[in-house]
Parts: sequence; C-alpha cells; structure tokens
Amino acid sequence: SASRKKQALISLSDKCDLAFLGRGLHELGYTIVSTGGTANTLEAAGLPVTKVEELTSLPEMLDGRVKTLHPSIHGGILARRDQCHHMEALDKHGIGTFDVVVVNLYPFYEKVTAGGNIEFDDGIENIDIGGPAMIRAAAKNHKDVLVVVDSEDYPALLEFLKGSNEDQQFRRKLAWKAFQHCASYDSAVSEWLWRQTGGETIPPDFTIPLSLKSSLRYGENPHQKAAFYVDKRLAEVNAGGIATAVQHHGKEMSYNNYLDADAAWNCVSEFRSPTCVIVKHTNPCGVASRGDVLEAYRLAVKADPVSAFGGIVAFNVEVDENLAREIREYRSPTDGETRMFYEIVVAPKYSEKGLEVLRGKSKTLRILEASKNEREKLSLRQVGGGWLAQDSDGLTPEEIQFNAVSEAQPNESELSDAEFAWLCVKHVKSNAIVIAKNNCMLGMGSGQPNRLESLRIALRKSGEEEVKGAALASDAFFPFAWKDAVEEACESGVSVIAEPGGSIRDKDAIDCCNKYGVSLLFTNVRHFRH
Ligand code: 93A
Repeated sequence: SASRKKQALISLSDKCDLAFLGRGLHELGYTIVSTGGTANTLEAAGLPVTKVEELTSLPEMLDGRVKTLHPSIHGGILARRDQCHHMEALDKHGIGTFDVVVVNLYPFYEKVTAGGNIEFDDGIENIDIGGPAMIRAAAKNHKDVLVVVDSEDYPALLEFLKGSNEDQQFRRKLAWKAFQHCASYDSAVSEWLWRQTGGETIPPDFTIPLSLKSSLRYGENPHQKAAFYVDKRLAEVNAGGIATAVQHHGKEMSYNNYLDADAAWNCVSEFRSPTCVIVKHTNPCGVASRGDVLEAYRLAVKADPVSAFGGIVAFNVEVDENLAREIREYRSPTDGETRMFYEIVVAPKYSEKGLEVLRGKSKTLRILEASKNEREKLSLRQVGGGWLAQDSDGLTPEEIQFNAVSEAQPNESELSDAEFAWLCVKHVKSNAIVIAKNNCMLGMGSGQPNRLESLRIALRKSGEEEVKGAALASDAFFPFAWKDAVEEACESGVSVIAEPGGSIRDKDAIDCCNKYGVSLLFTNVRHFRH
C-alpha cells in the first residue's frame, strides 16, 4: 500500500550536509518529507521533497510554533510495526510510516545562552517543541525508526540503510544519542530560565551535559581509568578554556597534563602585561612579567629551576620564533648545561616559525593553543556522594584594594610588587605564600598544613639576599599561633606584606610590622585554594 513506501522525515535548523543526506536517501528510494526551510534547501539542491503540510493538510501555523505536531507525523513515527491494530489505524487514516527521522533543534545555546543580549521573548521563541517531540518519538520507537541528530552520523546512516538493517545496537546507539541531544538542549533552556528568574550562578538543580572528548590512557596514576569530557554547550560555542585548546604537537594529553595546563592557563590569563607562568603539579612555581617576554621566561625558570624542569610553561602572548628558540635552547640555571625539559607549552597564539621551532624541541612536547575561558562561572568538585559547587574565584586584580594598615606606606614599586605577588598567590594551593620583587616571583610555599611552613619554604626558595625589599603575599591571614610568622617574615627583610586581614590578632601583625618598618596591606579578600 501507499502507506508502506519508504519515508524519511527531515527537519533541520543546522542544514550542514543536508544536500548530501538528501541525495543519499533519494538514491536509496526514500521519499523525503520536510518542514519549510529544510524543504527549500532540498529543492534548491534539486531533490524531490514532500512538505509536511501536504501530509497534515494544514499549514505551518502560529509563526511556526506548530509545524509537525500532528498525528499524520507522530502516528507515522510512533506506530508499532508489529502491532496489527497500530498499522490498521494508520491505514484507516491514510498515514504513512517513517523509517528515518533526522532532526536537529533550534540553536538555543548559540543564540540565547551564548548570544548574550537576546530579549526574553526572543529567547522563548527559540525553545524548540516540535523537534524534541519528533526526536523522542523516533528514539522511543528506534526498533523500527532510525533517529539521527548529528550530521556526523549521516554517512553511517546511509551505509546502514544499504545493508540488511537488522543491527539493533546501531539503532540503540542512535536512540541513546537522541535522548542525550534532547537532555542537553533542555539543560540549556532550563539554565537560561533560571537566570531569567534573577537567579545567580548556583541553581537549586541543574544538569551539565557532558560529551566525551577523549579517553585518557589513565588517570592520576596508571591503575586508574580516566576520560576527559567537555561541557557540550560550552564546546558548541567554543567558550574557550583548556577543554577547547588546540593541540599542535606532541604526545597525547594525560589526566595530569589537563589539570596542570588548566592551572597554568588560568594563572597566566590573569596578567595584563607579557607574562610567563610555570606550573608544576597545579602550582605556579615561576611567574614573571616583563615588556620583553624572553626575559619573563628566563626569570620564571630561575625562580625555581628544579621544579620548572618537567613543568608546564604558559604565556599570555604569542610565541614567536625568538621565544620558541629560547624555550628550545634555554639551559637550566642549576647547572648551566642541561636543556630545560617541559611537558607542555600553552599560549594564545604561535607564529608559524615559532611553532616550527618548538616542534623541534622534542617529539613529546605538547603544544597547546588556548583561548580565554569567557563563560566559566561555576566550579565543581566531587566529594563522596555529592558535588560541591561555587562561583569560580573570578575577582579581577582591579577589584582588589590594598589598604595600608601600618605606619609605613608602600611606595609605588612596593605596591606593584605586592599586587603581583597577590595575583600569584591566588593560584597557589593553600596554605600559600608568595614572595615577589620587580614583577617576578622569587619563591613560593604551597599546600602546607600550616602557614609558617609555607612561609619558610617560600623564604628559603627566594634566597636570603634576594628577599630583602621584596613583597610577600599570604592567601589568608596569619594566625599568630605558636610562633609569630609575621615576625619571621619581617626579620627576613621583606618590605611589604599583603594579606586579607580579619584575624582577631590583626593588631599584633600591625604592631610587628610597625616595629620593623614593614608596610602591611589588607586586601579584605581571601584566596584559599584547597
Ligand atoms: O516551533 S516548533 O517547536 N514547532 C514544530 O512543530 C516544529 N517542527 C519542527 N519547531 C519545530 N521544528 C523545528 O524546526 C525543528 O526541530 C528544526 O530545528 C526546525 C526546522 O525548520 P525549517 O525546516 O523550517 O528550517
């Protein structure tokens, strides 16, 4: 009967590869049924197409809100082919079956979420209703209906249709993907609506649609399986961050590589002037800003050459040929001989020559080109049975005020060193101490269970002479327990200390700084990083 002819329903917002798909289906003998814009594109490609309206005997109406929501469409998708009364019902009403349903949805994330200044009413109109209905119907009935939501699956679909059509696994995979597509869509819509309620970053409930970017060789250790997922919605609009970085060269990224590259990239992205950040095990161990980025690089290595070896080097400016040469040739300041070795170089840009030179450094060196992550507001961490969510620590340097609470006031260069040290300390794991001079990190102490220990490590790394006149930043206030840490810092010869303040022993810290003539700056902001 006429209702048993092979039919494909196609309704696409993203019409990429539509002509290819249409031609393929046509050649396989399928009648193509489409909504307005999709039908136009197919016709323009010289392919025969039946408009949905011809099946429903109703025009697309309500400004397109109702196009495909009709029994002639949904009956043809949902009918169970193995149920006689289903098929009889279709026959009775002259409804044909669909064997293939290809739909992608209104580009809600690109237009509304990432689009920015869209009016509320326009946002609402971008919520696709008919599309998800078709996708869900076809996915439910995948035993008999192939559902495709991704243009990358068109070739596989056509191959499958050429064959015996019996592989249920293929059908189930498509259905799985279809529900993923709808879930990720709904998550974008609900996230947007949440924000329209005046809700801030942390919603009472949310879904993050994740898409496998790559399976990793292993996790933090070789016995742990691992994979890397990207936030689908962010990836769609290329919202930047380490997840969308382009790898130009080198061994595949590992789990730890991603963590470290992320830390390095986030840190270096904070600086306005040309800066080099070297990270080891997520902690910046060398940071320097200079008009001459080559010098910044050398200074960042010198801060702690032992830790920098095997680390991640990040820049916030283009890596050109000169810089690439410096990175390739630079010898460790520890022995003046060994060439520095790195896991990763990450930068916003590479000149062609720069890339070529860096490629020559080693086969394994991972070269990443990253863009700034514009949209990351929520930071998540897993604990047993749940996830902790918080706003990411997005305070910019301009938002921090350094209030001098000591008798001594910092001069301009001391203040600038304190600001520099403060930017660094934000990215160092707590308890964090950073000592810096002349826009260059001299030493840091990180991750110690007491602040005094971090301080001592930072002082030791800085060197007794270098530390004189330097700025010291502490990510939280000094507790003044057991041993007076502020006193130890003052004795070392630093000229300015920046810390949040807010301890009940603040007065002791101020008195101590006054005794040594050290400037004490309170930021009123804490930068814990556990
Ligand atoms: O406005 S809708 O929710 N109402 C519908 O009945 C409907 N049917 C298909 N949106 C609907 N669609 C969507 O139109 C599809 O999901 C697809 O994204 C788009 C294709 O429209 P066109 O073929 O006119 O470009």
